[in-house]
Amino acid sequence: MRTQVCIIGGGPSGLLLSQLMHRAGIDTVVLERRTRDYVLSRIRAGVLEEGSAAMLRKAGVGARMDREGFVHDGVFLSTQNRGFRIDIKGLTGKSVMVYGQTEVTADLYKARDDMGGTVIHEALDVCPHDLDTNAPFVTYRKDGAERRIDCDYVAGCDGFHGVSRTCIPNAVLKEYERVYPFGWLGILSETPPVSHELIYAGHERGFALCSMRNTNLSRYYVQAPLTDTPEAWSDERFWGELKRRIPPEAADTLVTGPSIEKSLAPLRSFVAEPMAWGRLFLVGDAAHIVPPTGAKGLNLAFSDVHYLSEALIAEYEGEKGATAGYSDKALARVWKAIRFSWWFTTTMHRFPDQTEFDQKIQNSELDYLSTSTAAQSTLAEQYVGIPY
Ligand code: RFL
Ligand code: PHB
Repeated sequence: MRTQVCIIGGGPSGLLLSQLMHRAGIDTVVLERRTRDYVLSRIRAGVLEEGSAAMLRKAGVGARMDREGFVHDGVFLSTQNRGFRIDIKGLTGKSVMVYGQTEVTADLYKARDDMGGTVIHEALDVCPHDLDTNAPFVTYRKDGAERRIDCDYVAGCDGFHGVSRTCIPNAVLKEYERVYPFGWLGILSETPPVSHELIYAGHERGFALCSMRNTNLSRYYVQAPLTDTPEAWSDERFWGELKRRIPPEAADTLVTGPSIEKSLAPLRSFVAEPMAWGRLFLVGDAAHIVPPTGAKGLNLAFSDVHYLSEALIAEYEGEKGATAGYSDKALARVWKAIRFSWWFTTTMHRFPDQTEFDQKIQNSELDYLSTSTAAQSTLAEQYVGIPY
């Protein structure tokens, strides 16, 4: 088989890239290791920056998001002593869209089907070859048979545990990492959200987040030790802990119910540089991970897709070397989101080795944030997303 761009990974970044390429007349094949049902059952991101929502519209997949998504103009932050709202819209003129990653992925799959795009599921042992030549190819196994796709470029959209990043020689690749000493225990429950906007809550017992998917589907998280397991957290224990950490007015009105999903996610900041090597381009979680506190992971994946799709389209239109700037352009934005997510995580969580001094600094940071319009503007500008 031959295609122009072979895309490894059928998550949101691989599918969006494929969709944008197709609309520009560029042929792609997407190779996904899992089944479609598995990919669609992963509960992950919930907040889209304005730029991400615009990209989905540009790709022709924004209609359901615009009908069913929720536009949020602000977020609440709370500390033990006070709660305050950050007026995102008032400070930036922009809003975010609450629309689940599961729905984004479902919309992208539907669009790919409608346009006759090729997405090969259960593609095993995917392996790119000859990436440093003008004739790369990708091999994989499907239904027991060995297969090969010849292509012009390979897009590594295969997430943090994918194969693409490992193809860049050790002498070229540099990795930067910070692992946080806690995780987020998250639940999904068929209950009305406690607040019409998100609540990010700092507390001496640890961080908590109140989020949502729709008017009867809530997503809540509490900071938990990495040594815990989801099984150690009965629903009763989860609701009790959440209520202690969020503002009393919210705790009093919180509607609880059985969880329909429960998982523990570790928190990490990670960047791999460069994001390109020969004819390979890394996109999204394959190249970088942020802790979820700033809701940046999926959004960063989409800004990578923006830079790469523009570069590939220019290259196919005859602009020689257009893809050469991809890694630097993408990384400049990536590092800003890495810094913001690190700062927001550090400001809102309890660290096991936190000293009294660290605690005072953290309190002071939140105090400043609650009273300074300049500080709130800084947060708001990054929360809605740095323009690209
Ligand atoms: P994905 O979604 O991991 O998709 C990669 C795909 O590649 C496949 N794959 C392979 N296919 C073929 N061959 C191989 N060798 C392969 N290896 C892997 C995988 O099966 C998969 O289908 O990466 P992508 O597309 O770059 O998308 C990234 C986002 O999924 C991720 O950044 C976000 O989910 C992060 N994230 C959030 N991001 C936000 O922007 N806003 C949020 O509110 C937000 N909340 C979150 C999050 C992530 C979380 N967890 C669980 C990590 C909340 C949580 C709890
Ligand atoms: C979510 O709804 O899953 C969510 C929202 C905001 C975040 C992280 C996760 O910062």
